[in-house]
Amino acid sequence: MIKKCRGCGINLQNIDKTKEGYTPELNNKYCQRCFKITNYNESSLVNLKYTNKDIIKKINEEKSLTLFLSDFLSLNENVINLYQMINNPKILVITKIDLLPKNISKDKVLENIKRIYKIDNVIYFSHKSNSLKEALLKKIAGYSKVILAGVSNAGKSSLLNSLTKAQLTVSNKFNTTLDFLKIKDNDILFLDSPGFVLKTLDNLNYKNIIKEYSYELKEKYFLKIEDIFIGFDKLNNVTFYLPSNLKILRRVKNEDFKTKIKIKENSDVIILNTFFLNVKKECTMEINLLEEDIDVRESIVGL
Ligand SMILES: Nc1nc2c(ncn2[C@@H]2O[C@H](COP(=O)(O)OP(=O)(O)O)[C@@H](O)[C@H]2O)c(=O)[nH]1
Ligand SMILES: [Mg+2]
Repeated sequence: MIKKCRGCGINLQNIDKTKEGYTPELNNKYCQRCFKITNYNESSLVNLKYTNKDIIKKINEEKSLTLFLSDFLSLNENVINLYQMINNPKILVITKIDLLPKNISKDKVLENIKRIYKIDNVIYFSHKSNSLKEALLKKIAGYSKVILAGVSNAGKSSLLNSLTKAQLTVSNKFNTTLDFLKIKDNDILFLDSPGFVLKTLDNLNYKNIIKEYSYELKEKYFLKIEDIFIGFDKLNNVTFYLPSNLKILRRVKNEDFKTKIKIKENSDVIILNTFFLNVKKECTMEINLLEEDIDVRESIVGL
């Protein structure tokens, strides 16, 4: 019988070191890649077995309650489109909420998400909060099978590790979980799944609590965050939500940058999947990054 890695779900094999699932010893519970991720946070590139479509198809075949996870940073229309393709009873779970600044009302964020995307069944979650774990358990009580689905790196495997005795591999990189994995815990059969990949960015900076910085920025003045310059075509009020390891360095006067993006009033602009800013007025944003490094959504934190 083929054994599966208990960390990422891939079939174990002891033949090809360069292929997924390799372990020198087939009796091991984890593949070498999971061992390296867990012990050295080192993750090699992998060939993905499933496309986003394949994952949706497999989840729909299960016909069971589906928890669809997205962290608050990744949430946008593309994510919601994937969520809408799930035909099972489903709950949208907004994760890593512990990282948001304390003064942001989490209930307000939920209200905004419900209104913007016209979805009723939304909750927020952090695997660090016992009360949120209990609230989630209440939501799934009575179901015999629960599927974890959603964006890669949203925290699906972490959630299962926190609710069950599973020791799934988790990491701050994309594509940690490679195949579907069953975890039986008391009365519920949980199914972990590989995450949906929406962008090929490897810049993930989720470890740090997010801090809020508000500015009034004049035309042609730029804020510099690490190597990134951000400015607007006219006077604007912006609030930056930055992981605490990133700092806004200074206000600098500068010439134009190549990338210009039209922003509607009260939008969140998400940069490199790492931080975001809430822009109050309609404007054109100038930035020294490529357009594909940036996502824009109706604001989930603004009024
Ligand atoms: N702060 C915080 N980090 C989390 C939370 N859940 C997951 N993470 C982190 O997010 C990263 C991805 O988690 P993982 O469970 O591997 O995501 P998956 O790809 O959806 O299975 C890891 O670095 C986790 O430690 C959470 O509730 N709060
Ligand atoms: Mg996972």
